[in-house]
Amino acid sequence: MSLEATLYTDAEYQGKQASLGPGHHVLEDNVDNQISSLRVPSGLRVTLFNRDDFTGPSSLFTSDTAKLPADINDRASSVTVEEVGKRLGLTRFPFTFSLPRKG
Ligand SMILES: [Ca+2]
Repeated sequence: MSLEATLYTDAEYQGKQASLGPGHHVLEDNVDNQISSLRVPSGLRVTLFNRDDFTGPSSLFTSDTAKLPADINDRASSVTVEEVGKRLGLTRFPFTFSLPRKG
């Protein structure tokens, strides 16, 4: 199964598009500071960063977004795509078993 998020340079999933799988992505000049909408399939979470080194103001998206908020619209320069399940898989829940006391 390969999940990919799709970024669009225009609102409503229009314009140039780029599909990105899990990983860290620096946006090239042709889409840098242009992203205006994105599709995020279930199971992925996408973080858009204002700067091209995964720093600066950022916004997290976990579902399709037809129009980015003004603070990140046309400003994203790098993108992190994460698999939600994979991330959760790294967590080890500490199970503890205890037997009921008897008499
Ligand atoms: Ca745009």
